[in-house]
Amino acid sequence: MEQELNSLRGTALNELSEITSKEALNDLKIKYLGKKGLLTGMLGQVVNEIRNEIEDIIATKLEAMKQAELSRKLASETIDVTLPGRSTELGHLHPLTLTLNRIKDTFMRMGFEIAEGPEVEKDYYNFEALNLPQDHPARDMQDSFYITKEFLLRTHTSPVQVRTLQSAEPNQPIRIIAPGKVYRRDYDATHSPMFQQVEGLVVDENISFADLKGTLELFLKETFGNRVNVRFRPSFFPFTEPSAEVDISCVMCEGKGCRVCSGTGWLEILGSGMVHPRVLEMSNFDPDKVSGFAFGMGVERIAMLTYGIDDLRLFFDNDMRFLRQF
Ligand code: 2NM
Repeated sequence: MEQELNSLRGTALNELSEITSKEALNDLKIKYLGKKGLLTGMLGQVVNEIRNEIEDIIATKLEAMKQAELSRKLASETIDVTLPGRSTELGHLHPLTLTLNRIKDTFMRMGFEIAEGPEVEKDYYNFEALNLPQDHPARDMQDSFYITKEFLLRTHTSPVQVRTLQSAEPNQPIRIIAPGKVYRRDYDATHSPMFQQVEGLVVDENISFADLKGTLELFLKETFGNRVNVRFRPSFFPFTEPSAEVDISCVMCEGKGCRVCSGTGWLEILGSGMVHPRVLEMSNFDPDKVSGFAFGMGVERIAMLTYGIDDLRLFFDNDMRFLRQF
């Protein structure tokens, strides 16, 4: 018995010494110590000693294997913590969006609400209700994008003002701006077939030209700084009477005269006027009870003057070298 056990021990230790994998180690454990193992079911001090000895060797080998595995992993999966980080590029708003947001914000702080309308518009809202005569050049196929005889791409956002008047209670106060895309047949360094406008409309009892002047002067000083000078020049629009162009002193040369202002010291920036009585009448407002002023501006032009950009097409090219600068 003693001899048999000794030989069994010798074989087991021999086998153990050859083992290099965890799987083989487990197989050996089952072979000697498992449920039906060679040392299982035997009793006696010597059997226990051999069993403990084998268990100890297995535990030691297993630990050594785990350590070796970890060292291997650490060596093969090195991380260079001195490498520069991979940063995600942050986007930002388009310069035209930034400009439009600032315009909206200024008028909202003056109590204006924002009104919107369709870009495919009825000839009636775009021209007829605005007192634009049948023979006006804007109504020509050469100047506007017609969809059908009745529908076209709006050439200004004034139809939004007409729609606002017609859906309001007649003669009730209105104070809105209408921002949005408009379309005209034009394409060069300062004209794009699609551009953005902001028009405004204020209607109430006793609205005068002084209200128009005060509102637009405040807007222009908010937009171009308090040092800017503002002047009103007589002009003509079919939907306003009287009408005025609004100029600001040149933001590049401060009025001294340069290339941007063609040496005049002034930049045309807004069209405006008192809403024509015919326009109010056609939309069921009574020009004997209420009056109003209206104005319009191009967002691209304001952005070009704000940022000193000389070609409007840059806004639409989507060149990152341009867009990154804002
Ligand atoms: C401009 C210039 C002058 C204008 C007029 C109206 C309406 F609907 F009330 F008649 N909306 N916008 C207007 C007046 C627009 O843009 C250069």
